[in-house]
Amino acid sequence: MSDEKKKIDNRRTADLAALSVIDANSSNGQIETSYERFVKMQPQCNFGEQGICCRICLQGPCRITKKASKGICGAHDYTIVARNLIRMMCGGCAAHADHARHMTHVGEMMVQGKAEDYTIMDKDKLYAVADRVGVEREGKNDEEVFEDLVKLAKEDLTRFEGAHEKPFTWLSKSIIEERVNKLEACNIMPRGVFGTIGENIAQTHVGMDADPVNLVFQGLKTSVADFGSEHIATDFSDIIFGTPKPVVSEANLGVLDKDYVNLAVHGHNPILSEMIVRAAREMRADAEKVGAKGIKVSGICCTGNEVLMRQGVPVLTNFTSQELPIMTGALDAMVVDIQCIMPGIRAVAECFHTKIITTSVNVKIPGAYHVDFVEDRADEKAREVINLAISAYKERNPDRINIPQIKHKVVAGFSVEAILNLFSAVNPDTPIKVLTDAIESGELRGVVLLCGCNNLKRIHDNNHLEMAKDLARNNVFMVATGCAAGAYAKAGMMTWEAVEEYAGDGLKAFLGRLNEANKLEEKLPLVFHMGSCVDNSRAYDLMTAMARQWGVDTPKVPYAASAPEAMSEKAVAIGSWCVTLGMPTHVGVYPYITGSDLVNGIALQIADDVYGGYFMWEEDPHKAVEKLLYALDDRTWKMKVHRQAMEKYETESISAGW
Ligand code: BF8
Ligand code: SF4
Repeated sequence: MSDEKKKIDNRRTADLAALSVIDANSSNGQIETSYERFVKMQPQCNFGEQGICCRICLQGPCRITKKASKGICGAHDYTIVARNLIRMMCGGCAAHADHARHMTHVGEMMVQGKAEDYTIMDKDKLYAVADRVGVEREGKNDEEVFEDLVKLAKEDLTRFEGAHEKPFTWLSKSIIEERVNKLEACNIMPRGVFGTIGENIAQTHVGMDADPVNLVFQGLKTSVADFGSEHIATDFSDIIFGTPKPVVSEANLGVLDKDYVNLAVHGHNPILSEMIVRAAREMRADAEKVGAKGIKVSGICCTGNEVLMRQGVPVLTNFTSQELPIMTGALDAMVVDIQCIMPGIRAVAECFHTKIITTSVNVKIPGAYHVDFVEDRADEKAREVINLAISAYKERNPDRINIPQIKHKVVAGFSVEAILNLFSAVNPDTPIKVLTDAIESGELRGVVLLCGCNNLKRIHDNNHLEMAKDLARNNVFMVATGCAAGAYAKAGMMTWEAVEEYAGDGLKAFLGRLNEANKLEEKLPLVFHMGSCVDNSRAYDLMTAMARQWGVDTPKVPYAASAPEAMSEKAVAIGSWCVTLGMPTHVGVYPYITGSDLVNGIALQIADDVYGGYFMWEEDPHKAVEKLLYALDDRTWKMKVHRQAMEKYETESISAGW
């Protein structure tokens, strides 16, 4: 038993604000949160953990044991593990596809003149996306270009498989040609998104595919469809709400202010949260009428990331600690849309005055308020939500207010466009060379995308924080998304102060050069916030830009991903496309596949042989960093060798393969 397992108790967080709420709760009244439920849940089911429990048909559940080495239908451990795994990928992809579908749906309503509260905010992004995905702009006005983009996105989401069908355009135009060829050659280039999910689910039905290799590889098709969905979501969010630029804000429970009406937006969809932020700015007078100084909106999970990146809205907390803001007694309402919303928030809110407000037809929680957020009356609905928060403010019990006074400055807003803009102050002709040159010269060891969730199997936020400190010391340029980004924001690691404290000389010099060239008053942070989980598409675009600059396929680029506390099905889908699209990918918890050496071997080794990306499971954050550094150094070394060969044999370009 590992040391961590031995000391399982409810103080499972590295977030000091969260810890202070947990401690106050332990001494007061014992309201149950995820931290306590995790303790009660131990020990967790071994069959489930290894992925060798099958419930796909009603003869089951079948569990693989020494006595019964196959399911009743004869399914081996490898079939059961592979089926369970790709069903998780399908779940994750469905969630992102649903998000992308909603964005395009709003786009369609805008085209039809039915969603008047939304406009095209970022024309440059509109043009850039149109040019990337091949939508003709000549002779068309902006609305017509937008309409064509909406049409293409809808087609891409809904196109079915067929010999003569074109590939998923948004995806194939957003990655480099070598990757497109690889996906085509391996027969995993999706045509559409929802169709691919359907095919994969059908493939796992009882009596369908029993071949684990075929199952996993077809699952990867869904994972790359997931990447395409994320890209659609990010692109439409940027066009409708603006592409993020550097912004300063703050993070952690201390952003709550007892003198204000406090409203948290939680979930993923900027379609709702952007409207809430805008309306709240105009409704100050309504809050003043009930004795508050105004309305403070703050964010939880990825919709929090969306409004932080574009509007500078403070981060309240991330996934695991989402119940805790309610327990400060100062949160008047939490409005939620889709994904990663723990049903547990409602039970905690019952002990306080906080109103939980659901807004989406596919996310309802018994006992919560429901405001049907219809896009044709978006502003009116946002105001309805805010009025509920204002009315809750009047019901506060001042004696129960206890806000941990912990918050940190955050410098966020790093879209790829914003990063290249910073680089262009150093190299106006080829901005991306600022990064690739720094890696070639050895100033930086490479790039790591820190992404994914929280998972109580690890100490909340601890893996995120420990890994970033180690990577910083080793001069790795770090970008972050999702709840990983939330962890860094809350702990003050998205600041220049963190650079001074943790960065090695190379990283310090690199960031310092950018500060100077851009004459930045607010200096750059240690970890660059790239946005929500769908914005992992941005992180991959950065890798693609590096690959283009070097003229190589992505598996040659010293760029790795890590999900130190992965949790959701979305994270499974994301990790899988990271691997398929060429990244060494670390995961800090074991996925449910260790019950089959064969499937585990595909993830750890065979994926590398075929796609150039591979998984690493490592629970210890320090060992994980060693593995990531090895992966980065290996790629840099190989590229050097290939470059020497290019010079020696006077070939025109570096070999594209790996
Ligand atoms: O999409 S990181 S816990 S909030 S799944 Fe969820 Fe994981 Fe957080 Fe955002 Ni992403
Ligand atoms: Fe058991 Fe096979 Fe049914 Fe799974 S599909 S529950 S292994 S009989």
